[in-house]
Amino acid sequence: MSYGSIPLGTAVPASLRAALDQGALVGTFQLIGHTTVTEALVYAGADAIVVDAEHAALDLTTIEQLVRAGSGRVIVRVPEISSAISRSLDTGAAGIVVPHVESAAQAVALVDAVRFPPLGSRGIGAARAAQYGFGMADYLATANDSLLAIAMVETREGLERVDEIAAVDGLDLIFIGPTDLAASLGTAAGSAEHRAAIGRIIEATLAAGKHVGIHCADAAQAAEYAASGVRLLLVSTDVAFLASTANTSFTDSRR
Ligand code: 3PY
Ligand code: MG
Repeated sequence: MSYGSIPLGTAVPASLRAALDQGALVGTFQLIGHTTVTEALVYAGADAIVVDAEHAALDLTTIEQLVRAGSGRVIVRVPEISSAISRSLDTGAAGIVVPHVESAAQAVALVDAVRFPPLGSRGIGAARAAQYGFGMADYLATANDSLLAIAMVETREGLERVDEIAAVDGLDLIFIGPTDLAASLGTAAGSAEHRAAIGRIIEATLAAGKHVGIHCADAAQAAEYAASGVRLLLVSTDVAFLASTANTSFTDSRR
């Protein structure tokens, strides 16, 4: 890396949901439970960081620290539709990702858990998101419009029902999980069947007037998906960035 005098990616976004309406957001998944990683990713220019509580050993106390460090850029991937949604949002997260959504009913339940009445049934609490009560009026007035409700489609069942999932009111974005999708289809990532399935999800989601996102292996793949209208481009993961850069450096140093 080079040292610079202009801090990149440090302006606090008013709302990631509003930013998505303006153009593509680039970021990554965070699995390492330390605020230094979140801050480094923000300074590196991440528009959005999805903290991965589906696959990483992250408890809610850690998630709150990462949200705090992420200055409005942190979305939480919860393991499933449960109280983890409201608890994560109460930390001040900018949105929720639910993996393995396979029906409209599940997408409806996701939206219901993310939105306050009358759009949903999220409970009201004087938590960090509402500045411990001091910012409650403002939070209640803006949360339903600013928080992102994201459903992952990453199985054969989800693919088959993508039209009904994408039609669910209040759902902002369908995020594609290419690895699980390949496994569920019983095909290799990058195969013609896999590519067609991804294309079908992108097309159906855009046709429903929703945004679409995808996990990308690298920048070249992200650029390719951006050209197809994909708006949330999560490239690699924090661990993979660390491991691959370290591995390349170690290997090159032994030459
Ligand atoms: C997948 O590819 O299955 C994902 O969940 C992306 O992280
Ligand atoms: Mg997955």
